[in-house]
Amino acid sequence: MAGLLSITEPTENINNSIIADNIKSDSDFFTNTMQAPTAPIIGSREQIAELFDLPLMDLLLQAQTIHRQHFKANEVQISTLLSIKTGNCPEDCGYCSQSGHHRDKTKLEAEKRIDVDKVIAAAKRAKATGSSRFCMGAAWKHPSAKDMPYVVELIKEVKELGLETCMTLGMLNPDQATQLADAGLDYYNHNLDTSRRYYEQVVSTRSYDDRLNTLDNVRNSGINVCSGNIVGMGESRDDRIDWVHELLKMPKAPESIPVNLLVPIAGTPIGDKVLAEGGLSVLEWIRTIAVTRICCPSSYVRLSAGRESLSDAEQSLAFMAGANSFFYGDKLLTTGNASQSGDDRLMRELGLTKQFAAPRAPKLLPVLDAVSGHESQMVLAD
Ligand code: SAM
Ligand code: DTB
Ligand code: SF4
Repeated sequence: MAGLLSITEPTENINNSIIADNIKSDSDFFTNTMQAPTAPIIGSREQIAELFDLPLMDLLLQAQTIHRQHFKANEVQISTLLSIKTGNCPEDCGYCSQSGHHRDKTKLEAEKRIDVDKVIAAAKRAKATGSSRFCMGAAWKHPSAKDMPYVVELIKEVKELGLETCMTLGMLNPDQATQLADAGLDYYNHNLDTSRRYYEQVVSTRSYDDRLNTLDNVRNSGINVCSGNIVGMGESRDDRIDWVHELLKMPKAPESIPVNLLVPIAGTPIGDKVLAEGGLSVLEWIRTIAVTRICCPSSYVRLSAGRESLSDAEQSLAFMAGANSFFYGDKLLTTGNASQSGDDRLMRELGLTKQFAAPRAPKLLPVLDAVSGHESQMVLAD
């Protein structure tokens, strides 16, 4: 049973077979420091569905309690996003401003790859404002061979600044994932977006299995996996349950899970439908965050798209639900974000503090050239 403070019996889980007695007593609610990690408590689809059905306050209390067992309370990780190649994407994602398939209606102006020095200048600004991670996104189906040296250079130069790096470039084959890992990339973002069933309504130019293959390639390369969803695209609660279940079926849950609230873009098929018919209740997005937190207790749960339209109170509930990461800065990729001054004020009012960066160092192995006798270093994946 998934009810509040009711989980005492070990149960079977897909990611982790041993399930602990993870909520010890009521006094744990008030603990303000990180506890020893405990195993996830949820594994089956039925358990996920039961969580979604809980009274909201019970769900929030359970999510915040579990959050405090795995993370330092009141601490948030902050990232800044930059679009390094905008628009004219060959994919037809029904929500996306950047798809070339919708460009006649969205009128989004496409841009070529941004020069390395401009990206580095943006990363320096992000660091100066207190971001610990710099995320670079490109509107590609996948990076081409000639794009690889460019993205490798970006990773190395951004890491030199002491920032964590994240990229989202579309599909990756195993060799490309290894190249990014060797350069020291910390996170790769690649969202499943929704359930396998609803995915067919969202995009036709690639399959759910294409997405899962790239996620496997990223996982095997040693890069941290960032994979999330979009809620409010017209999907049902069953689809949101199935999306959470997909995360639990992975060999290891993603380290970072963005829970995007659809930004309805006029001119996209899904955006137009939502603008005409009305969007999902924000409380259902908050529920999705809380269930994600409970099911993936050691993952960062990220507030992503959709914050610009939310009140302070709605965002506070999202933090209560266990979100502990968000995007800073006035722009996401092509759409607006909550203002930085507003975020700073909200953090002060809520007593939230920023987490420091901890970039993943590429593993270096000293190698001796047998002929010349020169020593050099070889980069190893994790
Ligand atoms: N092209 C790459 C890909 O699709 O993986 C990376 C960029 S893509 C814009 C990154 C993610 O942003 C998408 O997977 C989707 O989850 C999210 N996203 C895009 N447009 C959005 C919108 N209008 N509202 C909410 N999330 C959106
Ligand atoms: C993610 O899940 N959300 C971010 C990040 N990964 C790349 C992107 C949000 C994009 C919102 C729409 C836009 O700005 O174009
Ligand atoms: Fe392209 Fe990514 Fe937008 Fe889909 S979500 S159209 S892949 S940029």
